[in-house]
Amino acid sequence: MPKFKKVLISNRGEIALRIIRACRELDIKTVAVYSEADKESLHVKFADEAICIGPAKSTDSYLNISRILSAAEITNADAIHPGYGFLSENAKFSEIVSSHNMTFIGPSPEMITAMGDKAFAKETMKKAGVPTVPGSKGIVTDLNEAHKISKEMGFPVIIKAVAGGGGRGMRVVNNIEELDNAYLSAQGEAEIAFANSSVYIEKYILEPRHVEIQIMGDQFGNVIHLGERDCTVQRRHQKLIEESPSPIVDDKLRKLMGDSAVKGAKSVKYLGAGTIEFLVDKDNNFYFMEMNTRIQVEHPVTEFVTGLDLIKMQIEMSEGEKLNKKKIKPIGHAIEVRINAEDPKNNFRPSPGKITSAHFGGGPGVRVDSHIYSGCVVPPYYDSLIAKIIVHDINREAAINKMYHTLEECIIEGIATTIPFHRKVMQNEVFKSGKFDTNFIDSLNI
Ligand code: MV4
Repeated sequence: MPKFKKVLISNRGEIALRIIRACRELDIKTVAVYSEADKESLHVKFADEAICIGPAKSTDSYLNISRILSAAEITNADAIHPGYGFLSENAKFSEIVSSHNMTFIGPSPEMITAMGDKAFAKETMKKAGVPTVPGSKGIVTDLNEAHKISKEMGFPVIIKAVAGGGGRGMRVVNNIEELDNAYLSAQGEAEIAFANSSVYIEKYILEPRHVEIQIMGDQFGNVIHLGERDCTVQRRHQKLIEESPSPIVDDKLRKLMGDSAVKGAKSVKYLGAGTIEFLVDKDNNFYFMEMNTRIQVEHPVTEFVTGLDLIKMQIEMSEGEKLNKKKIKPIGHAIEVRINAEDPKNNFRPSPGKITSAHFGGGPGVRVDSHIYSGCVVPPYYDSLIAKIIVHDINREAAINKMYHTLEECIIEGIATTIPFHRKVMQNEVFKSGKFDTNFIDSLNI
């Protein structure tokens, strides 16, 4: 079994720190890469080695495959951990890393490509017996076909880009009059955003919840699931709050969704950490939406309730270790809030700049994953996540209460953050009731 001696982390921010910590505990040396905008960053200070790979702009640094590869070769790294975002779901990167005799800590290029094509991913899961939303079989190539399928299914329908995800290239169509325009503009948007205009159509599920299953696969075809995360609280397709267990998932539904996710992942011999996203409708029917082939921002929620370290597991799966088949029994309730450098009073406008003071709440059952410190500068070039606060308690009510009081202890000065917004949500009666859908945030007057 090839144990890694040195791992290069092709990422920045809190996730780079999180990976460094996992490597330390596994006695693996770390290499940080950084842009000129990040030279004072903690991931640079905490890694065993650090290499500057270019200017601030992502395309010249964290997205630049040849520069990252050079850094890995110079430092003799055995493996590259891509974190989330940036190159984490880039099939070409996965392939090039492997062809340079290093391990990409993530799935094969073929897997990334297969799951990156949303229509293909859906057909693959359907064949494996995972429930999918009724819709077109693969892509819809012209308006005639779009009309035929929509009439068969009945409105509303949704048009989605095969290369999409995160809501881009998506159009909801309420009636036949809207169809031509929606089809053509979805295609146009997809062409511009992804250089791929292919779209598919499915029945539009009204007022759904977003519930995802964390899975882990080893190199021997074993796959386990680690329960669900409810990510229904989103704004413009950006997740704001995640929790586990989901307030709407009972033991019976958890088993159905978990077994489905495992079946789907096994059918493609999935390796490492992955997430199967489902839409859940009012009658608790669930439908495959997308599969993410990376570690996700919200993984700590699962770590809190299962007691597992998903980053360590991910590394061990890539080293060729076998999954431990011990039964996982989640305990209590975990909630994560994303602290972004954004101003909730001004339509969540980005708020980069110098943080003049930084303090986080703490105590039992509180975890803070953050790379910020008093005096650091939040650059304007990257995503605005500056911290994740995760709490764990015996049940949902206690976890919400703990989060409310933890947020009260947080002091971030110099920039605006989403902390005041999250405090309001923790007091919101609809949020506390657990009964809401993906329109919850837009329905608030915040
Ligand atoms: C849907 C849907 C309703 N019906 N598909 C949003 C992002 C992309 N991953 C898919 N999305 C949706 N697909 C069908 N057939 C509603 C959404 C959706 C959504 C899903 C999860 C979380 C928040 C959302 C916000 C708006 C729309």
